[in-house]
Amino acid sequence: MFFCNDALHPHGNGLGADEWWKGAVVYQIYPRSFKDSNGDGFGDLEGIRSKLDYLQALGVDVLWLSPIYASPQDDNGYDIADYYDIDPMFGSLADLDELIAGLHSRGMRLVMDLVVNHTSAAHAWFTESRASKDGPKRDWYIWRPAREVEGLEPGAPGTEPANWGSAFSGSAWEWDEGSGEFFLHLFSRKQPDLNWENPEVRQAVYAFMNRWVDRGVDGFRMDVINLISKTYPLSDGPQGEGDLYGSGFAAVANGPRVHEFLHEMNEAVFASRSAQHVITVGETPGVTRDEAALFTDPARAEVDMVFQFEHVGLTDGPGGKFDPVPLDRVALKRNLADWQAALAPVTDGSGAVTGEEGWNSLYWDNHDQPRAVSRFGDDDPAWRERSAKTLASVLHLHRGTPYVYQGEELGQTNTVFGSIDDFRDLESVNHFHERVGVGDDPAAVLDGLRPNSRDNARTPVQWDASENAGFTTGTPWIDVAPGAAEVNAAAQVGVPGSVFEHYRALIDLRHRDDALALGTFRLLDADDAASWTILREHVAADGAREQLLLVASCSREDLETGEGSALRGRLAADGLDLGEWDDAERLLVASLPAAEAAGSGTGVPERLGGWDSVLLRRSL
Ligand code: TEU
Repeated sequence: MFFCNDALHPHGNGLGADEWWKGAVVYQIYPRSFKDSNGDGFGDLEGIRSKLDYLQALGVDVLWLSPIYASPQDDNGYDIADYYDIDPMFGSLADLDELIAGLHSRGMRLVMDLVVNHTSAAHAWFTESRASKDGPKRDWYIWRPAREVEGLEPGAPGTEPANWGSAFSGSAWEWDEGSGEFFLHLFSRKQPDLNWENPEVRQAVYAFMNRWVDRGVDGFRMDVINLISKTYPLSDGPQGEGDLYGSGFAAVANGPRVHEFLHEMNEAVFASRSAQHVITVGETPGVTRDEAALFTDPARAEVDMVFQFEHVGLTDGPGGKFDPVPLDRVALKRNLADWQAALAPVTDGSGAVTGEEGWNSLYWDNHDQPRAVSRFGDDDPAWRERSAKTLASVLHLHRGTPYVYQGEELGQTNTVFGSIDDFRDLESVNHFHERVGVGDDPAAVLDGLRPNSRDNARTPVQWDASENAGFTTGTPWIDVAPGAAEVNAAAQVGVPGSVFEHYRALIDLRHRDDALALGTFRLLDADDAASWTILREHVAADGAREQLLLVASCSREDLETGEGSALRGRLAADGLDLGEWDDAERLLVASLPAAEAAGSGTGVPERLGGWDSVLLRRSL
């Protein structure tokens, strides 16, 4: 066994104690939608604790919790009012301690969300900052006087310091009547941006990060961390014809000091704990591959990996995410492969990995994205399970750390929105009112929201077929998605052939198989939209060579793979002879229970049914 699931005490797995995270799978929990223990309709820490056996059965090594800190919940906790405390809706510090103990005793770890580009407007720092122009905390946030515009009162629309729109509609600047200046908020007006140029701000952040690590937290997922360094002066950005606001992106993303700040954070919080290795992932919207290579180069000591956004942006239309276009699967395959190439390991002449210059994170979905099976697979009941399993195989066959978002392991789908009243997310609700306010057809605005609203991911986890899917005994804060009677954990855990069991098998394989965890990556036949073929290879210290091959059908059509098939021809043109795999061991087949794959024969079947896939292994 190459990796053991006991990530806290790795024994004999070939990875150093400070590299454990390279063999790990992370599971993301959106606490308000995971499991409610007290019937108030919101998930909580005790609910999470009650499901640790489930998570251990799945085999994941790390839990990442979306924010559970004290918060007015304007953006569901991404607006933090006290970095040192837990919001009562989720429980208490004692509950967190119990959760950490429960995880550690199972060999699992905890990653907390770190939201420090902005605080809540209700944070004491901001209260003090806005109280007066010359108070000691004024400079902790980004304040600017009104722009002088003839005929307009300071503070009136049109006098904002720059033309930027916020991520959640409206201007990115909010007028503060009391102190007579605007403050910057890239997200909601209740999420003022911190001024990272001020060293006191940075030290205050490092101080509470250290407190959490001292408490037993094993890592951080850093919210929009590439926005912390702005490019000054803050001036107008490009504004497209018909756009209500300009874009501040160039001025706020990947600013000149972002690498310096992250390295400083690393020194202040992580460096002294290198033996335990605190795991870090930076959420970095708009990050380029070159920037990602800098963020994740271990020699630079910034973060372990970043979340990039290119593949989830492929369905954005000219008007953005709420103006979606159909998925171009070739672009998706190529994009993920380009990221693999950008963060590829260093290899020697034999193909053995000799060093790392970066690391990928792998995800199909999260709390901000639609459900994987609905967006990248086929959520029609006839294809849902098979495409969810094949998507899982495809993602986990890439090199990097896979993230499983709650419910993804069950094949949960997008939900159905009747009217605007069915949405909860401020992004969706604000967008609707802004567009309808400027005269757009409400039905068309709703159509744009449906596929990509963040609420798709935020419906409760479906535990069983009972009322409210076993999520709560009360009234859930957001409706359970239709289909929960069929798609739920009780119907899948331990049930051969289920989506859950497929995920379990994939995660287990990563823990045991060198090629899956660490092998080099190659995409074959890149330009075929109906299939996905991936080759992984690992050369061990003694020269032993192991290869994994995934061949997946990515449509409802059968995929012919036999002698003379078009696929065989294209793979041969790419240098891969499928015939050489005739004796290869079958590890996983999406249309079969995991335990039956090995007994189903060797090599690629002559034909794969729609959305079916086969994973093979051979030694050379
Ligand atoms: O998201 C930042 C981000 O860039 C998005 O994915 C965001 O949801 C999208 O731009 C909206 O279209 C992070 C969090 O993941 C998100 O939940 C928060 O709302 C946001 O930061 C602000 O903290």
